[in-house]
Amino acid sequence: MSVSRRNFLSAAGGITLVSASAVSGRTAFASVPEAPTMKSPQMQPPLVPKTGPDYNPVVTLNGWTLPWRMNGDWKEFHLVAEPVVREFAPGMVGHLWGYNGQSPGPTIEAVEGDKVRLFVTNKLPEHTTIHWHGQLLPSGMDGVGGLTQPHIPVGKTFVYEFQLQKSGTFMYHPHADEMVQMAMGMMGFFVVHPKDPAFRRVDRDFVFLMASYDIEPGTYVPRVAEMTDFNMWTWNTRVFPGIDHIVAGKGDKVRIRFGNLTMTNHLIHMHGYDFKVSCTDGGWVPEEAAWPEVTIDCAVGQMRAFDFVADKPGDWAIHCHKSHHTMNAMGHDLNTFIGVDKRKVAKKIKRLVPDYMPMGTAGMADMGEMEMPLPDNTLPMMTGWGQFGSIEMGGMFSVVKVREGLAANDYKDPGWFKHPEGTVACEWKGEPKKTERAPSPTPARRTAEFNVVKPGRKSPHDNH
Ligand SMILES: [Cu+2]
Repeated sequence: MSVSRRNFLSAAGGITLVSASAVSGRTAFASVPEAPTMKSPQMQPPLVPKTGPDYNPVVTLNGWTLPWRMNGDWKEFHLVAEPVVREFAPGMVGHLWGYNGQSPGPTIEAVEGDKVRLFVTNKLPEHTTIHWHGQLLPSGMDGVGGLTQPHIPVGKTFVYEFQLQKSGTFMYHPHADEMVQMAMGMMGFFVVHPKDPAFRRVDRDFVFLMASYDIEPGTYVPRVAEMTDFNMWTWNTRVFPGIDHIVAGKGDKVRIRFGNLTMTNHLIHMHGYDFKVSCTDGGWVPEEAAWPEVTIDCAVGQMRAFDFVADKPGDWAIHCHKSHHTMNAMGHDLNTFIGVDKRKVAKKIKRLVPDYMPMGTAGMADMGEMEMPLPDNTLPMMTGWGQFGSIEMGGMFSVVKVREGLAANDYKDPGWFKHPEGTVACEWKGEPKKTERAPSPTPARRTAEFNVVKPGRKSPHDNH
């Protein structure tokens, strides 16, 4: 897929080439490569290299890797900055800005030492640039509009050229009208693989970028001036239950890499394992210095990667540990009614409004289970169903699914974990029963006393 005649597009097709700075080899090409585009937010299979050094490609949660072409010894990519429609989870889309059809844009993968030529076409309504976060490169390729290059005007194509100095974990984003362009979803992952295929090699390598949006229920465009009060906390512009599960075979070496382009820090916590922090956007942490954690803080503008050996089968939660970041839009702006008996007043209101639901008097778990009717284009505060009931989550939450006997390239959702008999927490019945059966998979508590619709009941992970 990487090198194909189909990828060639004539420069006569309306694209003007404007150079960011004088670079050798500029006259060697007369055309820019085709810009592949992606319509779907579904995880695409990793892009295995067909030329050059061997490496294990990454898997972008709910995303894809940008195909490239070789032109002499240059690896050529083409990004198109443009308005996109991105599904956050089934039931809600955002009208955002991104690259090549999606937000975030496609992941760029290349190898240490590669010469990369990155064409950037601006189809936004305003100028832009791209900054290659973490890359060591000539100052004029750094993508800071006004400082290191003229902005890319609407309708124009610029080209960036540099040689990749080191392997590691990087990202790209605009450095032009940044507050607006990043709030609108413009960003992408950039992975540089080591030249030595054996260096820090893992069997499965997952990537995601964290972004936050403020999209009022019933609307589609983020409020770009928001500074702190976001209501959508996303991984690759997806929220639970729309975020791909992280699937690994028992015994696999697994790496999870992420970067933070929100306005606050995120504490990424994975259950069931301790892991080693192996890489930042500054480079590899030497193996003997990689430190153990179960929660790693990722500050604004930082990237982190951690490694672990998936030796314990199960369904292991992975999430941001700020509890408001595992909620969706409808959960913000709520009053606390815990301990308030609303029965009397509810009776009166119900005479006028038959569907009225008094909620939150014992906590807010009922909001995860009830799935009340929602305005168009928003998501419940907490939702998602597992085999034992409502998961009561949203936002930055997914599941690491470790299973025995998975094929090397199998990233399909394997369904819910089949717990060995006697290994699931259950009701105390008076004496320990080591071999007690696991509880029935029916949700235990369905005490809804109201009209309930279940728009979100079908999660993308339910069909197993
Ligand atoms: Cu967070």
